[in-house]
Amino acid sequence: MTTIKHTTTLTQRPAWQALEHHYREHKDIHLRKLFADDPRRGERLTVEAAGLYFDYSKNRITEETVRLLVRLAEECGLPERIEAMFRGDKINLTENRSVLHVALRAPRNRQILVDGVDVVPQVHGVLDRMALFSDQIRTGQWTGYTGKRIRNVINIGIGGSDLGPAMAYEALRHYSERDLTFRFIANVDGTDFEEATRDLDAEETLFIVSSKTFTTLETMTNAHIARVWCLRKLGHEAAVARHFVAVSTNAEEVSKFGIDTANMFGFWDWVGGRYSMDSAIGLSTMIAIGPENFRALLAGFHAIDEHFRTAPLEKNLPVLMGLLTIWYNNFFGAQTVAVLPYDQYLKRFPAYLQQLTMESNGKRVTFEGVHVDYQTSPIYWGEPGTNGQHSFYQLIHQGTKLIPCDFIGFCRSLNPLGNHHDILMANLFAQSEALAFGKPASDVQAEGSPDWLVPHRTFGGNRPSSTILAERLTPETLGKLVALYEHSVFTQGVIWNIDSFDQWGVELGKVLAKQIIPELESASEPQPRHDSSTNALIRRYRMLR
Ligand code: G6Q
Repeated sequence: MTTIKHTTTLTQRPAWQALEHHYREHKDIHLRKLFADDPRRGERLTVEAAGLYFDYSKNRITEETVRLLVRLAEECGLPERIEAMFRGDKINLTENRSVLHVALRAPRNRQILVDGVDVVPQVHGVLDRMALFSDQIRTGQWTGYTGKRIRNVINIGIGGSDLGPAMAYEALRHYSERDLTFRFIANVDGTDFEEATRDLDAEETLFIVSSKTFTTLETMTNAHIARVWCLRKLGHEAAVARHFVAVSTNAEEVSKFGIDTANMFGFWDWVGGRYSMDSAIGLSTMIAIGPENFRALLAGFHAIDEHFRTAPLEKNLPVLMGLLTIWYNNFFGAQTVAVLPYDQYLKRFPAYLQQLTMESNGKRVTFEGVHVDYQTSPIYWGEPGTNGQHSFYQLIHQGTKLIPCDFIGFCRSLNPLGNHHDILMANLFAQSEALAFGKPASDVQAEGSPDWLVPHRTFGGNRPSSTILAERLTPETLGKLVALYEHSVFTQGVIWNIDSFDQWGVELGKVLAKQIIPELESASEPQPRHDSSTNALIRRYRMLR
């Protein structure tokens, strides 16, 4: 059991105070100067880990900044906290749980104990069953109730039971079985269900009901309607066993729903929803890309886990990413981070990261329940390049806000087409260059721009970014990328002394919705008992529904 001793508040730590002083001294230094003073900066301020190249030279830092940030991480006990996580300590204190997504990708010969029990054999047991099932679907050996081959796989889940699988399917579509159709239903909005199923034949459709608790309102509502949809065509209850499988930790509820627990793939309470895409929650991913590719994905995760656990902090890629976020968030007052993947397959990656980062670190009290006197998670957002360039990049280049950017690119395209890829990557490199160095007024004047237009056409530069460059988007690379952000989030949470693994903030709305549902459905028009705004909205809705 880890006890977290934070007798000193973060802002009183010597390293924090040194960073504040350092910030005041250095905040106005321009990247132009930093690069001019050190011609090798762009090669020196880089780290390579498990084949990922991380260039952080275009950040508003010096070596002293990194030294102080690393000192802060040490003062906050980051190395010990990393060890505690990997050891299976119950570091999710408010839920009294271990946090062991790293066990999901541990090789068979590893041992990781939770309450004295080695969980690695259990993990591999489930992976083996998933592989068997995936192969049966992919080869057509598993048929629907009427004997037809399964051609459509629909994952029903929400939050952590949706975003990971949906992102991974898009990201790895290149590797997917193209004869199968994959869809994802999350929202408790009939539209999501209707549009996902309208052109599908129930005889050829498999539903994966993914829910850790198997009680989530949205998921269960969708799962029940899926059953109705399926039985309307197939007629017999017995069809459920051929068309529904479950991914859950709750065998009792799964069985109550009518899914044979032989067709249930389990995981454990030490896997947080937003950290679960590499557990059985990834069943749709495995069916799409095949067991071998899924294992490569896990190997990618594991490679970064090992790096995170063993590399010195100053050369530790996720640690550096996390610390840079602290630097801008807590010292420069930056409120957001833009994640800009230059790869169409990663179009859902920013949405996935939004949950990972903001549900993890969107907290306002420390482990001890004390209100923080510093900022916690920034807002993460982004879109794939180059699309974003033609919309919001204007603000990043010339707006009044400081927005640190993560650029992500690959040296080889999965779809080489003419010179598309060179154009794409030229844009990535050009954006980070333009952000860092800008275009001074003197250059604009020298081009003969009329004086009145000069301020409009001037780029101040000094806008920070990091670039992650990998060879190719493979299952393994995707695993590495996700693990990178998982551990960066962990690093930030340790510095802020918050529980990155609970999510109490999502509870209140759920409770209130349950109270309101009968008020909307009631025929007798009871007087809603809320505030005047909520009452008026409910009355109007009832009138017009
Ligand atoms: C993630 C959260 C949350 C969760 C969903 C779905 O970390 O806990 O997004 O994944 O609420 O929960 P179930 O899997 O239990 O349906």
